[in-house]
Amino acid sequence: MRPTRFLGGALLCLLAGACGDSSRQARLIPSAVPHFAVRGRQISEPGSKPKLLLRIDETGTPLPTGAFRQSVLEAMEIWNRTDLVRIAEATAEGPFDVLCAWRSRAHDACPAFGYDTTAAHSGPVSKSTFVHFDVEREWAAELATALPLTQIATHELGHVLGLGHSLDEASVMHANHDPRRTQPTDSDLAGLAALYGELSPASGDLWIESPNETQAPLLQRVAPAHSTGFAAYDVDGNGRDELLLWRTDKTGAGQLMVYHFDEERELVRSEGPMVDCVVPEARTLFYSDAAGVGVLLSIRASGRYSARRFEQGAYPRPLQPSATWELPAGFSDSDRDGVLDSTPEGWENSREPASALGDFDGDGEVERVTRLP
Ligand SMILES: [Ca+2]
Ligand SMILES: [Ca+2]
Ligand SMILES: [Ca+2]
Ligand SMILES: [Zn+2]
Ligand SMILES: [Zn+2]
Repeated sequence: MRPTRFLGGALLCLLAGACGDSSRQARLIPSAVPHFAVRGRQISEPGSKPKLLLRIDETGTPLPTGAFRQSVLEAMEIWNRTDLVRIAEATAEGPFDVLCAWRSRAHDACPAFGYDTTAAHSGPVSKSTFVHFDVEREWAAELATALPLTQIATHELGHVLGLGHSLDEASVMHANHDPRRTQPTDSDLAGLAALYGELSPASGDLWIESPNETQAPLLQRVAPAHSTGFAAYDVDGNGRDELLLWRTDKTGAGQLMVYHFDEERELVRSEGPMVDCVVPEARTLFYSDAAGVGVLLSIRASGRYSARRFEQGAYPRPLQPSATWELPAGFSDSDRDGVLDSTPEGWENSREPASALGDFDGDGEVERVTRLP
């Protein structure tokens, strides 16, 4: 039995301990599917982008006076250019939301610097947070042989805005600081738009429809029709359904993403990708078993099947064919050899469903999620 593996490390990154740690390099999964991860959400006024005030504290800077501030301001502008968020420098004595400052070794309530390759880290996704830079590292404002400050500041501000680590090799939100990764990519923009904005409608978007409401985007660009499937299920049992999204293509490594929403149906965080949750190029369907527990069932063309079950707040565990395993209506494996003996009429020619039903805001009314073709 293979355990579910996690990629990206975004969930380990609440204090961003993985930043710059090359030993945790994610396995590369080539893909046209956006690779953004979301670790939190900055509160903003409904319908407006989040506005953050930045205090840049040069105390103890190892760089020439002004260089630290200049780099952080450049990083700030890189995110402002997305037009999805607004970060500004706080006035000298005024209030601020994010403190950018130098620290060394054991400090504040953070994991200490100096014990691994972490060069900087950021605090929780909230107002009154911080980005700390390790003063004992070799820094430079621009890339030389030293650590590129602007790039790392951009990465950490991405965390402050709510982005987790991206598997996109070109993205500044990748877990490793490669000098070529200096900018947010389309994946990151899709992530920021999922949190704070709206992109123009396009193929691969998931839109939501609820009683007495017009359609609104739920998640955009994440669900290309020929390489993904999706369903709704309350993974953590908190009364709100999560969106499950899995890769069906050969290069997708069977990965599953879980997207969590709040009472306003706003995206608040993502989990994953978890690999090997479905079988690539098999047909995958999601159902609830007799106990009401969600099961992801993959069926190969040969009829061989495998599944993962979402047990109590845990990540989906592999199920072995057994007498107690209840297959969905119309499917049977009477000799329990792991190969289906019968499937419902027309199953072979059916397609991945283009919509799913779920209560994403937990108000008791079911919403329909539809994929734009
Ligand atoms: Ca839930
Ligand atoms: Ca059989
Ligand atoms: Ca609802
Ligand atoms: Zn990071
Ligand atoms: Zn710190």
